[in-house]
Amino acid sequence: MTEQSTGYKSGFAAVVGRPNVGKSTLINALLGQKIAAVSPKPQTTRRIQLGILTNDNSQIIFMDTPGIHKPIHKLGEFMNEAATETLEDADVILWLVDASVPPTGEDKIVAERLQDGKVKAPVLMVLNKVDLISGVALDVNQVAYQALFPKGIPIRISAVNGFQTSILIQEMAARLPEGEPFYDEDQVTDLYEKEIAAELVREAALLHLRDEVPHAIAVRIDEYTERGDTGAYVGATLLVERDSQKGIVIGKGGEMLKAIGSTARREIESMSGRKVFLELRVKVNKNWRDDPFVLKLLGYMTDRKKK
Ligand SMILES: Nc1nc2c(ncn2[C@@H]2O[C@H](COP(=O)(O)OP(=O)(O)OP(=O)(O)O)[C@@H](O)[C@H]2O)c(=O)[nH]1
Ligand SMILES: [Mg+2]
Repeated sequence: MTEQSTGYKSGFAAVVGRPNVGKSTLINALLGQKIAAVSPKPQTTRRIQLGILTNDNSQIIFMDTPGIHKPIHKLGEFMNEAATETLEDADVILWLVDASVPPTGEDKIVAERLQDGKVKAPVLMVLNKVDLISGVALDVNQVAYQALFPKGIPIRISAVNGFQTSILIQEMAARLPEGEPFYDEDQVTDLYEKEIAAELVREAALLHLRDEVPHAIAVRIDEYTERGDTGAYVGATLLVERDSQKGIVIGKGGEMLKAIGSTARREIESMSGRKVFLELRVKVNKNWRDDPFVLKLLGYMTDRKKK
């Protein structure tokens, strides 16, 4: 052992929890920029995305994961598997819960996964959304969450107003191994701009559409071209599962697609820091959520071997 200890910490933090508890919101907030889609609807995140936070003493590589839920199609199964796999790869685990409400059946499923013998990393039980609750009600919910996984180290935060998030970073860094950074200090995620753009289009669809329709959507970027001073041209296709959904996504006189497009364009412009011309199309691809070929094509299903 010739290497000298620098005290620098670096490692992987799995961010897990049931859908909609604020995992992606927290990662965007800690990075100070939006890299991940966020929405008030559950099952927004569909695959693992890294968020890389580098500072003078540590590099924390967050693994944003899909919310663990009861799956009803292959896409859902892959989402759960991907989330569970990160638990084994992590140096520290953030189990996010929504402290403003009592635990649900899905929180119990997550707690069970954490108790799997293969999960070795320390678990911080992150009680998020404390801006929505306080006093005895919060204490009661915290006790209920802790009962699900007593080994979890509790910390109360709010991802939207930043309450205690710097303490959370310290708590994580303290639990990482010493080592060199894995990524360049200016890299914030492992996704390409084009892949983030696809997520932002899907996020806009989640915001504008109701019920199950947005969950039946996948976004494929067909073209992402620089156009010098005029910005970038982005052409994207929204895949839906049925003709009826196509009608809903397009809307009366194309109104809905226009609304999705203008929200997405604004988000892509602020993410990429330049003007964007966004063109959207809608295409039916029957039951793509159960089609392994399409899931692979969209990057939701990987070749990563399971033991
Ligand atoms: N009031 C409040 N709302 C929050 C907080 N954190 C997240 N939210 C909201 O919770 C909703 C879900 O946030 P997401 O970040 O998409 O949740 P997620 O856990 O990544 O969800 P999935 O990707 O579906 O698993 C959004 O409407 C957020 O604005 C918080 O600290 N306080
Ligand atoms: Mg998410």
